[in-house]
Amino acid sequence: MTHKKVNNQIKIIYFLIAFLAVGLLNATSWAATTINATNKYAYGANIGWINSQGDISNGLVITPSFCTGFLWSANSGWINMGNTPTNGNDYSNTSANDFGVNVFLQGFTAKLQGYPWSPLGWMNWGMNYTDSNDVPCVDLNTGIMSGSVWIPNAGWMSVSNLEAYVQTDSILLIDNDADGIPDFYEYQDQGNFTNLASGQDFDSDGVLDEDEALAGTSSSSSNDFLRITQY
Ligand SMILES: [Ca+2]
Ligand SMILES: [Ca+2]
Ligand SMILES: [Ca+2]
Repeated sequence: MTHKKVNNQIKIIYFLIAFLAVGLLNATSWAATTINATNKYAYGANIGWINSQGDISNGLVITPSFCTGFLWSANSGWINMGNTPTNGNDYSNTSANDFGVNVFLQGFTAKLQGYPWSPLGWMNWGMNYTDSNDVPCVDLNTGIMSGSVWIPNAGWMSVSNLEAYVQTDSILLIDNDADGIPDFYEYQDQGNFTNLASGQDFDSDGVLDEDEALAGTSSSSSNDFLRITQY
């Protein structure tokens, strides 16, 4: 069985279903943290341990396009990873009202990059690194994070070290408009959350929008859909 080209980013997220628990959730029932109950600690020599689960109900949440929630530092306080992006998909990080850590899917890796706010000032998660410190990433096979983060006045914090690492149990698929199609797919495919809808075939290729989302094909291209071409 072969099939036409698929959108690799989308395909890989659904591939995660085999490894991480991926849930489709409406924002009205906003998720508790996606971070593992045991593997939740980042560490910085000058700031100590940082709990990525926060207080659990407001802890770090990782979606396919952005992060939200808070980390807890006993030594400095709450670290705000972002609320909800103004455009609904990713933070611009150009204003104090639209900041946070974005998620970029690359193969089986999710890079986490942006500017969270901490009591020590704006943190740098993987933006324009010029030295050997690694950009914070999630291994999409295991959920385990790697990399380092710069904290003003506190230096580097590692999300993975010899004693502990941060691990996410899931990548949260948000469906804010409750149409059965993950919002990150809608935005990446259309640049909005309104064009696509369950039961509709936007590009008239014979495959419904929700089925194209599941297959990782484009709902804006009639040449791109999953089909069996050989048996
Ligand atoms: Ca949706
Ligand atoms: Ca279609
Ligand atoms: Ca299509």
